[in-house]
Amino acid sequence: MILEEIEKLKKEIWESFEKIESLSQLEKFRIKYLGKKGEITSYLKLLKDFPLEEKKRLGKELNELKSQLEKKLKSKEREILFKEEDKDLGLDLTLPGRFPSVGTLHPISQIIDELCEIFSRLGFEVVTGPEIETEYYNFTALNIPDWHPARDMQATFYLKNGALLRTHTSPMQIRAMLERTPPLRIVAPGKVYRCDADVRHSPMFHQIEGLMVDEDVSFTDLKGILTYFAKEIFGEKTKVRFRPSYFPFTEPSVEMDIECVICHGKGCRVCGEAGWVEILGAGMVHPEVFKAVNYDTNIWQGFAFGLGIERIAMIRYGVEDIRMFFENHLMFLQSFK
Ligand code: FA5
Repeated sequence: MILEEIEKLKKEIWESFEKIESLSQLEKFRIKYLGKKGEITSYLKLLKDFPLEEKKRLGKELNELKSQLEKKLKSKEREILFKEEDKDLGLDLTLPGRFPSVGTLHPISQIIDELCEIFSRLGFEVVTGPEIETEYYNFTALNIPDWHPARDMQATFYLKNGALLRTHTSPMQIRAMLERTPPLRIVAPGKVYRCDADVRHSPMFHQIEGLMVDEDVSFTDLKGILTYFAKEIFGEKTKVRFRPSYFPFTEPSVEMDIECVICHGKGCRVCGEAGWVEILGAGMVHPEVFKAVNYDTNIWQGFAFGLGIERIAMIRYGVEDIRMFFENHLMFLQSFK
């Protein structure tokens, strides 16, 4: 009989517990069931006249209910207090927080990292050097004497003391060879400067220089390595072509074009309707350059290349105007996340 009553009481308690929404309702509930004259308390008092066994069993049941209820009431009270605080502050504390927007590497830096990673895999060491150069490293040691017309093609910015902003990363060939003994393989990424400005030419741009010197390096190695790099960067199906060219510091010299990945050779704005985009100059190291660093040309051979990083980024991402990379428009930069 009493057991049934307790069961009924439990049901009633949990049903009305669910309906509690305010602190005053909570207080009323506590008094009704747990207060001095509350229902659970009264039942507990009644038990003293019961036989021992029953007293134990029912006492346990009621005490468990009591402590369970006390715990639940505490957390309910906290919940109500939080909600009321939110209302007071006019805030919704359940809204997700505001996160600071996280930046990303500039697309040019991303390409540089990728290139360094590809060439590192092929055993090339990554080196860097100064952007302010002497004429000697930038031109003379590269077989471009001061009367040579190739100096005009790379018109640059001179400082008052006669130093200049390097026009290409090729001076790093000289610096690397002087600092090391052959055999060697280096790549040197960095900024270069020229008096040059249109949609595909920027006065400041980035190149990466490559140089491999060994006893048995041939033009085949040059073609193999550069074709491998192009396929790694632009995909396995990428077509490349080598055109004869001229650089005073390589002989023979070539320029490498890749088929435009936007129009696949048909011609579009990114490739200037040519279907192909020139991305680098290269060739076998000229004996005069080896002479400038005291390398014995009877033993050592080598190839070098210099590629334009913005060109790679333009084809890779279909960017038509090189200036986009340097105008710092957040919308543009965020698309490279
Ligand atoms: C050179 O600068 C040579 N030093 C490359 C070289 C290195 C040849 C080693 C042989 C051996 P060139 O001037 O062609 O070559 O420039 C190389 C690449 O830089 C070009 O193919 C092009 O992709 C890029 N480039 C040149 N001028 C600009 C410019 N103003 N803006 C953006 N990219 C440019």
